[in-house]
Amino acid sequence: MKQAWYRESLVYQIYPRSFQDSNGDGIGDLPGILSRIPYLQELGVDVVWLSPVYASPNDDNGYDISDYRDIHPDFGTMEDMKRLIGALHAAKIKIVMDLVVNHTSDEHPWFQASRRGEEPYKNFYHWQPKKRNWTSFFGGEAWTYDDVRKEYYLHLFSKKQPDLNWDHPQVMVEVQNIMRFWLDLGIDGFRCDVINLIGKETGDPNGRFSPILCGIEHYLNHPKTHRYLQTIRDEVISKYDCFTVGETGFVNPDTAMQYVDEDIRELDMLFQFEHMGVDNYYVKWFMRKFKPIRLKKNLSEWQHAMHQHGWNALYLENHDQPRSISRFGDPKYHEQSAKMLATMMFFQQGTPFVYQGQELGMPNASFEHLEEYRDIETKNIYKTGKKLGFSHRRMMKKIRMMSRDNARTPMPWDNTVYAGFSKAEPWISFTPGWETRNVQNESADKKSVLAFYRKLIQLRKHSKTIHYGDYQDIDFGNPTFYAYRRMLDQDEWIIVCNFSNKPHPLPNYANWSDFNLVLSNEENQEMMSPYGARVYQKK
Ligand code: ISL
Ligand code: CA
Repeated sequence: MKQAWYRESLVYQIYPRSFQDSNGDGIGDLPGILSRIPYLQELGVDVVWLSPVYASPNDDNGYDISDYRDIHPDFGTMEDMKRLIGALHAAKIKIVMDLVVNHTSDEHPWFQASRRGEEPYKNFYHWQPKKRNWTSFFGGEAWTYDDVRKEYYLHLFSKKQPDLNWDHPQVMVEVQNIMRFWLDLGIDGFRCDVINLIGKETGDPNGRFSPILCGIEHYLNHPKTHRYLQTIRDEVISKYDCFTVGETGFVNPDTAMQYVDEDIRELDMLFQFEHMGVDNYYVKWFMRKFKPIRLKKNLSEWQHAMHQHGWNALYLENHDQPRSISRFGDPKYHEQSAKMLATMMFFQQGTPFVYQGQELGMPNASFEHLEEYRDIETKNIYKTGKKLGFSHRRMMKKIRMMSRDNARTPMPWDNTVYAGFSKAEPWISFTPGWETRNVQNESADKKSVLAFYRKLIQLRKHSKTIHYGDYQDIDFGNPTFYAYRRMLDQDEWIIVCNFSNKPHPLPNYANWSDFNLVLSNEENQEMMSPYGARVYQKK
């Protein structure tokens, strides 16, 4: 496997609205991020990924962009952005921005011109005189009538996020120019939002009937998408020292390979979603009991599939997902299971992405009342659920488990009022428990989840075996243990994770006297403790 800086990096995702407020309006901002660079350095972060900070009416928290070359006043100014890029680089931290080009905001001047039928924007979006039965990812219909144009337009997400028509050659030109604009400002790459949905066949009438994601066969991993991405790679990406990570729902290892194969490299790596589905059926609102074996089988499959040919983006959390400890861990063994999950992920092959607060072991916010939620998806799903006849109680139960707001709460820095996040009440409430689970406390505690993450990050940083070595499952059929080996030349590591709330004797996976225990989350090493995790390296 060819070596590359982004394959040896730890990426830290910042959700700017909730990281650090600098001017007392309760909303995180760019100067706030800048002030926290020392924290990122101490953690060992190599690359920061910023969720969108562009001009936006904020229908979907910035994933609805009205100007790709400007900063939303909530976050600061373009000058603040340049200062942040400079300060991060001075601290030897790279920065990746979100590229959201499947859709724009309906308030983007292109859409405004398009609905009035003005060239060259008339066909920048998908317009049809007749309605289609497609459904939106956020619940409800995906085609909405526009009073001005007197036609229907496509929006796979909210009504205020019309989908761009990539068949229009000028759309491709515009996107390339936006990318160059940011790369020339010095950024180091892009996280490409829902990038496997950009190519579409909207002339087709209706979708094959399905109450969820009806119409998906007209746009998921469309061959056109591959052509678009190849063009972008040739024209833009290949000319800069940068990397791309695609957000690609509904890919499996085969379809993923068509994007990331070493010989194709439309994208450098991608976020797959299969392991986010191990506690639900097809879409997250249809929940099922979490079984560790499903997670293990899936992660292992991706390890094998990408090895030598592609590259994994490793993650357990982001701004769209519930907190991993609340899904795959055990609240009774909170710290222990948070560290175990981190260990499981950190020694696999791929680039690890840590989402802000994950390193503190933050659980779901699980707000009690619907009014406390801010996310458009949550609000839409509630309405859709009620229409389908689900009770309020049932819907709130789902929302407390699965709402995206579970992970979008402010970063708790200390136990002063508003947690050192802001001087004013934040735009969304804190995750309960912040008075103790915060950066200040965890920094002072050698046994904290944060201290453990710092160790993991350092261990990984210095090991070529972890970056590039072979991966091998151990005791694959075992439903409670996830164990694997990483090997390069003479170097060998064994990772053992106990996914159960019971102690177990350490299995005979090796002649343990030949190995050093380099890291563990346990106090007592006689038995593997509940949610114990151990990392061994051959002497
Ligand atoms: O969040 C999801 C399920 O709860 C996903 O369906 C999510 O909408 C999908 O992964 C796409 O996510 C990305 O694009 C959306 C935006 O709302 C998300 O925040 C973003 O990560 C539309 O831009
Ligand atoms: Ca602010």
